[in-house]
Amino acid sequence: MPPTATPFLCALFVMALTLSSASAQTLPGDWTLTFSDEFDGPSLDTSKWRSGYHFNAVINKERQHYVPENLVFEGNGVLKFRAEKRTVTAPPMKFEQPYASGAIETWDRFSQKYGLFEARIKMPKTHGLWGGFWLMPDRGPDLPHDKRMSTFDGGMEFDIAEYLPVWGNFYHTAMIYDGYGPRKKARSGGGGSHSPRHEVPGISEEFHTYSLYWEEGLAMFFVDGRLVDGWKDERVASVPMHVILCLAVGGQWPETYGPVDDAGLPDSMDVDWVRVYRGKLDPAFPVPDFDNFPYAAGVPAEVPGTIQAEHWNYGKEGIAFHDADKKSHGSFRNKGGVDAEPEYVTKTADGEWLNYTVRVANPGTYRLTARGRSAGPAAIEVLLDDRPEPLTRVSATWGGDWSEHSTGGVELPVGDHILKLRFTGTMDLDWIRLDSALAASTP
Ligand SMILES: [Ca+2]
Ligand SMILES: [Ca+2]
Ligand SMILES: [Ca+2]
Repeated sequence: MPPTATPFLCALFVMALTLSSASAQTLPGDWTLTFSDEFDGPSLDTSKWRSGYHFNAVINKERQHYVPENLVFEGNGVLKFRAEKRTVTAPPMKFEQPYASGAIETWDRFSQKYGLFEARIKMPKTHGLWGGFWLMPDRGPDLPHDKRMSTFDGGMEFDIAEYLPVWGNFYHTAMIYDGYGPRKKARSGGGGSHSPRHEVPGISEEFHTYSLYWEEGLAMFFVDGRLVDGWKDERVASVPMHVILCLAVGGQWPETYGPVDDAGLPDSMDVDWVRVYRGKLDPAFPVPDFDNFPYAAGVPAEVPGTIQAEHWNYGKEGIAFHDADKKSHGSFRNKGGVDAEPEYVTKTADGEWLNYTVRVANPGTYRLTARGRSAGPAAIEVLLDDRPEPLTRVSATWGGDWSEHSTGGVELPVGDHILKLRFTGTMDLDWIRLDSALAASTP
């Protein structure tokens, strides 16, 4: 949720809050609560939060003003960010907006470098809304505002959870840095700024806990304690951050999917609590390779099963995939060089390859089937982990229509592995399937 307007600031003072509690956390570690709001009171606790954005601007061409009346407390320990169609102004901004909604931030009240940041949220249902739980830099009141909040020089925007109802049960995490102009960079699992979208069944029906664990050179995103994305890199933010929650209406992102669905309003994003801790994740917690990370929110593809070609691992060129030209000639995951459409990988070239993290339930001999199409002959070599010799090779004249070709005798060991598909020739690949139906397998 990047600010695209230059903010104005009244510098106040940062009030350091030091709370202590033994409340439960979702992640193993040694935690000390430093900030929390359970939203048990009758109204917004202004010692912890301010309503709206302190910089008094509308960002991302959004269509709401954030006004205090749309932060609704109904006495049940939940803060409702209520979005409705109602023309409002939000002084000192002088212009009207057609929707009213709520946002809160800890600016001038709380900021922290490193630790665990969590919120328990029920996302909205109505198309056009844009829920966010995010962090922005706050280097302290001694600096001019643009420096204080800059995403350059160790600053970063952490999007712990962003949600558009058009995504169904999927949400988004991201790290955005080096400004919002031409030098802007985004790290969102390597798949482009709009992915990955992590699956959470019942995301708009139930509360789920969204977390960021952050230490020097490492950021990891979780939902309900499940790791969905992360980055281990010296460029991970290294300056204090403040906390923001908001429910935007319309704007650049939601309206790429069509106009706001006014019939669904009023609607709300509901927040049960926000908690921030200092401390360190249990050192025994495994930090995976985020440069070669399973597509499905960190979960390996199951074998036996079907692996969608377009669900290759997130990560870096040369580690998660290899593509011969840096340009992506496709509409899906088109930031890394691989050519893909939402349903298949396309325009392969000699020597290009894609990695898939798989979880083999039972060791044994599998049959591999591939669904592809190609004007001329094309082949797929299947490699396992670091072994130089392919497990098998599917070579065919696929034809212009989709066709399936199989090969047997694929020996797979139990556990998590990297399966690499290496291409010869130009083809489209829809999926590969590994099954043991026609081959002996050891339970
Ligand atoms: Ca609560
Ligand atoms: Ca390419
Ligand atoms: Ca597919």
